[in-house]
Amino acid sequence: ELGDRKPKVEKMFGLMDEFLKNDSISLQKDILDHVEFTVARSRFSFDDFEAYQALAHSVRDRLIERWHDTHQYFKKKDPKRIYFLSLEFLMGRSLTNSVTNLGIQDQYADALTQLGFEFEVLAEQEGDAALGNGGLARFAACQMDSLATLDYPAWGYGLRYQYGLFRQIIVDGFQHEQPDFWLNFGNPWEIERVHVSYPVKFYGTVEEEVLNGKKCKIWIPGESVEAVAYDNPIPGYGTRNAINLRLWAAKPSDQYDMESYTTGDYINAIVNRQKAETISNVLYPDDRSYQGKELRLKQQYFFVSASLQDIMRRFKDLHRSFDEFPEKVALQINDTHPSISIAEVMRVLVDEEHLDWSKAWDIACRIFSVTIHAVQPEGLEKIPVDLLGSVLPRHLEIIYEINYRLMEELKKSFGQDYDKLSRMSIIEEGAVKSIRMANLSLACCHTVNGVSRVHLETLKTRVFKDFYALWPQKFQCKTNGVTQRRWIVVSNPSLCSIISKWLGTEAWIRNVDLIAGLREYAKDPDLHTEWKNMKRVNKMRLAEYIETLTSVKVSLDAMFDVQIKRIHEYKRQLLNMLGIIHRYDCIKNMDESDKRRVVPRVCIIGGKAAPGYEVAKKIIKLCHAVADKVNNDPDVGDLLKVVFIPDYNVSVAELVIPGSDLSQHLSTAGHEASGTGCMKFLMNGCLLLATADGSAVEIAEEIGAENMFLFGAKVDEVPALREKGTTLKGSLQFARVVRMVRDGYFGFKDYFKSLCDTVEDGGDFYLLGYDFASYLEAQAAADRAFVDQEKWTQMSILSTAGSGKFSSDRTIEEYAQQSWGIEPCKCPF
Ligand code: NBX
Repeated sequence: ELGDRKPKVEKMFGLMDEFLKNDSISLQKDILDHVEFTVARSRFSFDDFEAYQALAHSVRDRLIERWHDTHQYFKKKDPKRIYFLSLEFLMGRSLTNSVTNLGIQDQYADALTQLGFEFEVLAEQEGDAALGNGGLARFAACQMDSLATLDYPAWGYGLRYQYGLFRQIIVDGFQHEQPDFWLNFGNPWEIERVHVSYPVKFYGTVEEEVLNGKKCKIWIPGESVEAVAYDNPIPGYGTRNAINLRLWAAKPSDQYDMESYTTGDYINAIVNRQKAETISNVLYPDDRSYQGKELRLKQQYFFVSASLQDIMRRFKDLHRSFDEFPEKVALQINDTHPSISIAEVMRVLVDEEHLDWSKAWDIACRIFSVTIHAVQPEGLEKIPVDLLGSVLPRHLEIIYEINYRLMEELKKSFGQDYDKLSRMSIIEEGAVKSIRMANLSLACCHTVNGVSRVHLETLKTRVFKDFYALWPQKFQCKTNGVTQRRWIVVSNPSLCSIISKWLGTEAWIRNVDLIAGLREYAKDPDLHTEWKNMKRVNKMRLAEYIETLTSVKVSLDAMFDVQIKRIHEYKRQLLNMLGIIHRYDCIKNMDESDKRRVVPRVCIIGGKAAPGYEVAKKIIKLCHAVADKVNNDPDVGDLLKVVFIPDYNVSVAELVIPGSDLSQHLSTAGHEASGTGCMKFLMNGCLLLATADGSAVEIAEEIGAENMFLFGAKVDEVPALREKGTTLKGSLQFARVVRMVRDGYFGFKDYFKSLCDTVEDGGDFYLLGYDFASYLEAQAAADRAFVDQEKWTQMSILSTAGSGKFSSDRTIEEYAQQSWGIEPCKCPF
């Protein structure tokens, strides 16, 4: 608020240069100014970290400039905006990505060299912003990059957790979790907006009152917490547009608890105020199921309420009537986590804006769309009614009203089919009466997106079968994608240069379909030489990293075989381990002449287990136990090494992916909604060993199944195989490797017993035994292909060349056109 004071615009223009300058001298001066005045160090003495901070601030200035221009322009044009609500964003590091997208990397590198620093060294000083668990959250980050690059008028909204995803440390082969206090040394990429804040209310009661002769409900909340905005500019590539990711932090409200103060309980009053901050304290690290915790619900409502107040304020600045709301606003909810926003929009429109219910509902149904990232019905969120009624009493009433009307509508189509009605109901009866957030989303959203074709099919035929029968037009496939800016340009600059050189243009960085042009050169010996050199240099970098972290020396001639992702039974890291044990066992039983024919492998595994997920934690321990045995066995030498990379995160992925030859995606068919890791490997020319699940099916269509190693049961075979249950025997080879673990060949016999039980004794829900033989065949095919390096390199080039479809640019275009109805709004300056 400027009050009476108005800036003298003429004067301002006179004092400032039009834009910040990007020549090397200006950048050097800028960095030194930030050393002196922002970091407050002497320009004659500062270390790498301080240099990084100063550098980051200088980049931030340039981001802010574009971000201001972009928002000024959006305001002037007032296009329909997309608001992307997500409880998680895995942004990773920002420095290299920002200078790349701003197009001033060379200038900065040069400026730093002049000052005696190296850009890459300073970039390593940055920690990861890990405000998310896995695929869902990294996909949100890729989407932000594409939205900015494609000039869409978009905002991201989320929570500014004080603690991101836990740090994984390994002690004696076991995972331990440590807090990730990522803000310890400040965060140069965010802008704190102390003046952009909204009260968010909780608890209390609902009362009836009469307004203009009409009965209405009002919520008398019991607690108020302030949401303060932290803005994170997201620059597009090859455009001046920079959009905003606004994250909310919880602060104590300014409304003092007067009673406590007057009763003299000053200390307790202050302590209680401080408790407000716990709402945005920590990210929930479990990516499996919803636990019905009060804090989690408060986090969801906190960020949803603040975001909607912000969105509505922006709308009301320019518009008088909510009739226009759907023409100006599209709300995308990332999984069902933000779906309480549906009830909140209804509450605001009905209780505060005094719209009729049906009019409000019509508006809500026209603005919301949802993307589901889960496959299993168990993965869908349910909130106990008692909990919701206590934290958000008015929202519970609203959800009941939505459900009542839904049931009335359903009765018209399905009559008295009570089984169906109870399946479709938003309220789940049972021991714990709960709200099904997915059903709430389905009832309201105009579009329900699946993240791959296979996944959408599962949603239509299993998870939401009844809703699909009723509203088939709502169901859409938007196959995931990843941004080639981060996953090629930033993380694999040598590959980036090769692609640009052979295509004769850098245009593929914005229009990735052009990358298909590489197919033409897939057999060119010159390209092969460059390609192999690039891979070798990347492997060298990775080998150094592995040695520093684990003291294991690996041979660059070996095939680098990688599986990095969250640890889950359905992702079957255990299948990988059992395959490694089989390989080890074979090598142990070979004579020297046979050994000469073995393709040496470095098996690299990385990923975090949810802290309470015992089976996943045992799999991590098994990786270490096997690694201990194999890596120290003189009979094996360089033929097999096993490496667990601790604390897997976005920046580790940026290093590992470009340096790998083969990557594994082993989910039991029908369990991985999409998978996005495989797309990053594909772009980087790493061959894929995968089941026909999620996006791998579409990858095979793009590059040809002959250019990857597919194995295992198909999606539609899995249910019947499970039916067979105990009668289904794995191969002898499978029994043998499980027995080795059971018998304590790798130690920890008692500890691994229950892990072995999960795949034997009639269990084996994820069909490891059934798929084992076909897995080993696929592995053997990969070995054979690797021996023929020309063939391998050709397959690798064809992988990169066929990766165009898996850019998040394509995904975002589909969302923009099919779900959101938005147009680009490009800042002309
Ligand atoms: O979303 C993942 C899926 O498992 C992948 O198949 C898919 O590619 C990716 C992007 O669509 N899901 C995921 O990452 N889920 C979570 O992280 C998650 C987090 C919190 C939670 C439930 C799931 N309560």
